Parts: sequence; C-alpha cells; structure tokens
Amino acid sequence: MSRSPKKAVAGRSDKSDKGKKLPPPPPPREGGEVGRVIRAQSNRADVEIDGKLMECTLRGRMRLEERKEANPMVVGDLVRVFPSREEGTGVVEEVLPRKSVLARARTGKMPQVLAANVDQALIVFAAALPDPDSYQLYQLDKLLVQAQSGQLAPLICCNKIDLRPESREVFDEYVNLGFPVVYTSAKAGIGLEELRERLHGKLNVLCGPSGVGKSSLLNALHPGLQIRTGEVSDWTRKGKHTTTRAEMHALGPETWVVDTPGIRRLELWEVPKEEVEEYFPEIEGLWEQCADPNCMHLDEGNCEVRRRVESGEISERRYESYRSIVQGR
Ligand SMILES: Nc1nc2c(ncn2[C@@H]2O[C@H](COP(=O)(O)OP(=O)(O)OP(=O)(O)O)[C@@H](O)[C@H]2O)c(=O)[nH]1
Ligand SMILES: [Mg+2]
Ligand SMILES: [Zn+2]
Repeated sequence: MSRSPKKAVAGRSDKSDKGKKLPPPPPPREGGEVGRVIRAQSNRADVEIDGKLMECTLRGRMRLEERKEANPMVVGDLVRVFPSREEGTGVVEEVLPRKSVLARARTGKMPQVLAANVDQALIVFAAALPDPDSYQLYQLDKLLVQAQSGQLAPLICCNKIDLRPESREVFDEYVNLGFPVVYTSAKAGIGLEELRERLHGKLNVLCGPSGVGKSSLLNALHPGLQIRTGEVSDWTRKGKHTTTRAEMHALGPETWVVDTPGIRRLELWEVPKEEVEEYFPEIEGLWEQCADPNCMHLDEGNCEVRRRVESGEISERRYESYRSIVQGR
C-alpha cells in the first residue's frame, strides 16, 4: 500500500503507476525487422529473428546519442534491424523501449544494465560454498529490491543444497515472507523439475554471486548448452568470474534464460529511498501505524516497524538490510 497522495509526489510511487517511469515508445518506423539481442558487446550484438541469428552492428549515429548507462544494447533488448548486403549480418537502427531492466550502479563508472525485457529474476545463492552468511544475505536482499524495482518478478534459488541441507532454514525465512523459493542441486539433480516448471514460458535472468552455480544450473536443465563453469579451486580465489558476459540461452521454444557474471557487491540503481519499503513485505504498509506519517522507520519516535523489530515480529537482520539500503550503504 502506498502513502497519501502528498507523499507520492515526494517520490513514493504506487506499484500501479510505476510503469509511467518508462519512456513512451517512439513512433514506429518503416521497414526492418524486430529481433531480440542474445549476446552483446559494446556496439555489436547477435540478434535472433524468427529463430535465425544475425550478426549486427549498431548504427553509427546511435553510438553518439547521450546515454545514462554504459551499454547501448543489452541482452534481451528488442531492436529494429535492417539487413546488410552480406548474408546473416545487419545494422541495428533502433533499440526499442525496455519494459523491464535488471541493472546495477557502479562507483566511478556508468550504471550497467545486465538484461532487459525479462519477466523473472532467478536470484541464485548457495547453501554452502559460498556460505549464506550475513554479507551474502544482504546481497540477496538488495537483489530482491533491484529486481522488483526494475519490474521483474523475483524467484529465489538456494543451490548446492546437497552440500548442506540444513541451509534450507536460512532461506525458509524468505518463504515465510511470501517470496517463491526453490531448493536445488545442479550436481545431485535435486529440485530441477520444479525449477524448470517455474522458468517455463518466461524470459528469465539468472543473477547472484560468483560460484553459486548459475551456469551449472543451466547445464543441468539443458545439458546440450555446455556452458563453461568454474572449477572449485578456481572460483574460491577472489576475483574469479567464470561467466564473463551476459548471454541468453533457449531452454525451450518460449523459455529463455540469461546467464550473467557473478555480482560480488551490488550497488542499487535508481531505487528512491522512499520506495524501498515496498519491496520489504514485512515493512510495507506499516507507516500507517507509525506516529509520523512520513516515517522512514529509521530513528523516528513511535515507529511501528521498530516496535516489531524489538518484539521479534520482524527479523533484525532483514530490518538492518532495509536500513542499510535506505541509507545507501
Ligand atoms: N556440490 C555442488 N557443487 C555445485 C553445484 N552447482 C555448482 N557447483 C559447483 O560450483 C562451482 C561454480 O559453479 P558455476 O556454475 O561456474 O558458478 P557460477 O554461479 O556460474 O559462477 P560465475 O560464472 O563466476 O558467476 C563449480 O565447481 C560447480 O561444479 C551444486 O549443486 N552442488
Ligand atoms: Mg557462470
Ligand atoms: Zn516507522
């Protein structure tokens, strides 16, 4: 539930009018074909059009246009392509407006869009190696916020459940909050059918820390993919990323999954602090019971959220995640 209209003007937006943030579609242009970017690197992209791949470059003038993100074309983008003379090649004339994005801010660099126009974020963490400690769970909380704010439905995956089945309890906290959670082992083949069902018919993006088994899960779901995965000795070394570039893979005729490189520390992009509580189901709507109608649940007096943290109704760890996100840490 959102607050009073006055508050909404101050930046608190209703879920229903969030779509208004996205730019209106440009007037349709004549000619060309619309395809989807499967892989992209700076001004080049492989574009899928009716089941065929086309090697494309971005039209020169578009490279110069002012942008606020690092990459002009990303995996999942719908682009208008005009074929070039050489068979199987083309020029991207237009990147169509995105209906959803999974993006991240980067200190000292332009923000990076990891994937566009996807429906669901499969947020993968591990039951062990890397352990779901408080640092990792804070990253999970931030990914939940970033995904939902970018119009993606979150699906949490606890992989490597073969290594430590007890870790289920850690992730059960999210089940109790109403988030969908699947428990899998890419190695032992646990939970793969449920995961397959939940990905079916959607465009999905896999995200999470390095070494949790994102690429391994894709290989387990579709052995034909043969995506490179890390060796245990490799990925435990700091700075090791086995997957280095986002890439979209087909799991079936209407099911696609974007594999992305691991994120060590997520910095949130374009999430106003007033919006953060909307993504914390245990906090959302409680402002109505706080003394201050503009309560951010930080240090204000008579705060219902803080009362619930003290009584144990709201987990202290989740509340600390909320605080840190609102305070931009
Ligand atoms: N025991 C166990 N090991 C797994 C499982 N899934 C993946 N692994 C191992 O974890 C390591 C990392 O797997 P990757 O699939 O490369 O991880 P990733 O998340 O794609 O990592 P980045 O590409 O660096 O982001 C590999 O050694 C895998 O064999 C699992 O379910 N159980
Ligand atoms: Mg990988
Ligand atoms: Zn409050």
